[in-house]
Amino acid sequence: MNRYLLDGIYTADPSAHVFDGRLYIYPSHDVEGGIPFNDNGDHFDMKDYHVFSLESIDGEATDHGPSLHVDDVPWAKRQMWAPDAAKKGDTYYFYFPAKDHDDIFRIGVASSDKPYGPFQPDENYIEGSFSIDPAVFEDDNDEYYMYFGGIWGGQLQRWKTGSYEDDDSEPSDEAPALCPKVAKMSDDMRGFAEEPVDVLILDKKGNPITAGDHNRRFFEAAWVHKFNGRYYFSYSTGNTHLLCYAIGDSPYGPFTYGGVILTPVIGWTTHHSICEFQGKWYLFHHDSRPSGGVTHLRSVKIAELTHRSDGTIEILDGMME
Ligand code: FUB
Repeated sequence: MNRYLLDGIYTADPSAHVFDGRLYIYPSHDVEGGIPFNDNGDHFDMKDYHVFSLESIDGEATDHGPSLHVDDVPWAKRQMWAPDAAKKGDTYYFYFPAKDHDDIFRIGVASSDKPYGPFQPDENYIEGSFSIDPAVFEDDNDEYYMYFGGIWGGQLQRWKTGSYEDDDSEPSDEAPALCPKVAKMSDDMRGFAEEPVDVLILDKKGNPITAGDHNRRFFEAAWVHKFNGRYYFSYSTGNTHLLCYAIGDSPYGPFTYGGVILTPVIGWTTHHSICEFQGKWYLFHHDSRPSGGVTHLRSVKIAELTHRSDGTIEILDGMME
């Protein structure tokens, strides 16, 4: 199994969930904004979201149409980046990063009584939120956790002191890498129940992955899934273009680096989710092959994912057609 979700619309950063037996995919909606490539990611100039769904993994995707537009979000100015969604009770919550009117990335929440929206956004972004790429994991005990963060254009390095600073520097190569963040969600799913804390990624000796270790350090695209009672934290290494995973015994980590999930794809970014559907596990990700390699015009793909009996994950080839 290795397929594109659909053609005719550019989509990226897919977050997949099964709600009431149907698979829903919450991606970014890539568009041509005419902005040249830069390390800030300004060329990712997305303005709205669509939700897609599948009845079976190889079935035709339904495009449920526009679900939220930046112009309808009072606090947001531009760049509607990688979103996620969660269901609690009868309500669907949609989480999305965008730059506020000061050009600082924040994370917003919107809600609907349908999994595909349209979503009604809250007036303000989630208090205490910053940076990009929210991923909300529902644990077995009805507790929800948001993971987030991304360096470079995602601004995580500007929050080293706990508040936003213009200082864009990263730690030295030998120092521990910048960590993604996690916070338990409040009961109403519209905020954090606690201050976000660091998600530690360790090597096999128990030492934090260092900032200079670009093949293993966190860059962006956090995702958590649970397999055989253990927590798998997966992420992108950004400028080395790998999807990797690390395993832990608590939603807070620490997580021990486990290996590569997907080798580099055509395109600069790589971003994914992992979800079980109808008894099999799948990797949802994107590449830029259909646009002829245009970095900011990406297309969502689906590939079957295999957990080996020792809990490790089989590597997938990003160049697979
Ligand atoms: O889609 C815009 C950004 O590109 C995402 O937020 C990142 O994860 C990267 O895929």
